[in-house]
Amino acid sequence: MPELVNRRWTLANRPVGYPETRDFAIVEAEVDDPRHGEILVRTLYLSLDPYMRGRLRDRRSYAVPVGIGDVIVGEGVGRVIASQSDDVAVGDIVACQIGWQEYAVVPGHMARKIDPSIAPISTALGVIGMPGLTAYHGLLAVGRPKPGETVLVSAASGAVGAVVGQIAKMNGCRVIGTVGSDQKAEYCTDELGFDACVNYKTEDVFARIAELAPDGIDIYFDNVGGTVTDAAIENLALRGRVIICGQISQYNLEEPEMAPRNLWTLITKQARIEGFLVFNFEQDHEVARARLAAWVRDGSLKYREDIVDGFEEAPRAFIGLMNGANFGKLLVKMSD
Ligand code: NAP
Ligand code: FER
Repeated sequence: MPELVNRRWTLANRPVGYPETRDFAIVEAEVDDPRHGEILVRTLYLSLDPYMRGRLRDRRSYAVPVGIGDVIVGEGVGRVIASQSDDVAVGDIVACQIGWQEYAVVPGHMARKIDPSIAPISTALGVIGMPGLTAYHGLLAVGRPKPGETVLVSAASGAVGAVVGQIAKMNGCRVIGTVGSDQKAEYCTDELGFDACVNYKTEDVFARIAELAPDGIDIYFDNVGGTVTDAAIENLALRGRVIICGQISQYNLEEPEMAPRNLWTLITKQARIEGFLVFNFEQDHEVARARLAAWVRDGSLKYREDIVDGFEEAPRAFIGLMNGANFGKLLVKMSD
């Protein structure tokens, strides 16, 4: 499709500390024709996720870092506009690793078909996508909640946190959230049915957790790290579990904080601390997606999306994700 022009956000500089808009650059390129087994996708929604900050670092992890001049990585939902794949047809809606660009050529087998009759297609990137699966597996398989237990979740109004809290409620738990604004706290209690929510920016988070959970926290689902996590560990119940899902408070620091120093509590409370990656649960994704979708359809799982209009806004929106400017799953809407 050489007549089509592709706009792509590339990495101009490796961010130092919090990313800035000058770390990203738009470049234009011709759109390639798909070859055997490949499809050409027009991006409709781009997902912005905290893990992308790690990919901008020059550090090998489960994936190679984005190089200077490379397209920024990211999952998206798009429409197939040309296909050389037997599995995917023109007109299909798919979710795939699309990158921050308007068009992408991807192998057909790497694209997951989305049924638009199940839920809005954007949910394939949020509540029924990677963040929803993270909440589902992290809470149920790692945390193993029991009725009557108290669950604390940080970044509670976000893509992962909101699903964690609601699934914990479905399992008969008492749920406390921590968030960065009163509006987010009200959303968690009034709309999502959390029992309480603490604004860690304006309240004494140690004192409030102790007050709200006098018998301790049975499960702390950690999305943030830092002070909130210190406070959660300090308030663990006997045989408490700390699930390390994310540490967003650390992602933009050049010198990560060396806390927690209060691991003494793990001895006295005979508690566990365990990290996990959503990708390790791939064998259970299909069942999990079906359950998440059913809950969304019957109204028992609510979700909120923060949809930013326009491809040009992607870096600004991503920077906002790192300081709590988003309210709900952050997406960029690229075209209709
Ligand atoms: P999100 O919660 O929708 O958005 C990020 C939120 O983090 C912000 O809105 C902000 O909310 C909070 N935040 C930002 N900086 C913070 C700081 N310094 N201290 C405390 N909170 C801060 O993002 P998400 O997609 O659901 O991801 C949540 C976490 O899960 C991230 O840490 C992510 O890396 C992790 N994750 C892990 C896996 C895995 O496989 N382990 C998979 C997906 C996501 P407030 O306004 O409330 O502060
Ligand atoms: C995330 C944070 C970290 C995430 C993955 C990681 C999929 C993994 C990091 C690593 O392996 O270095 O939000 O989401």
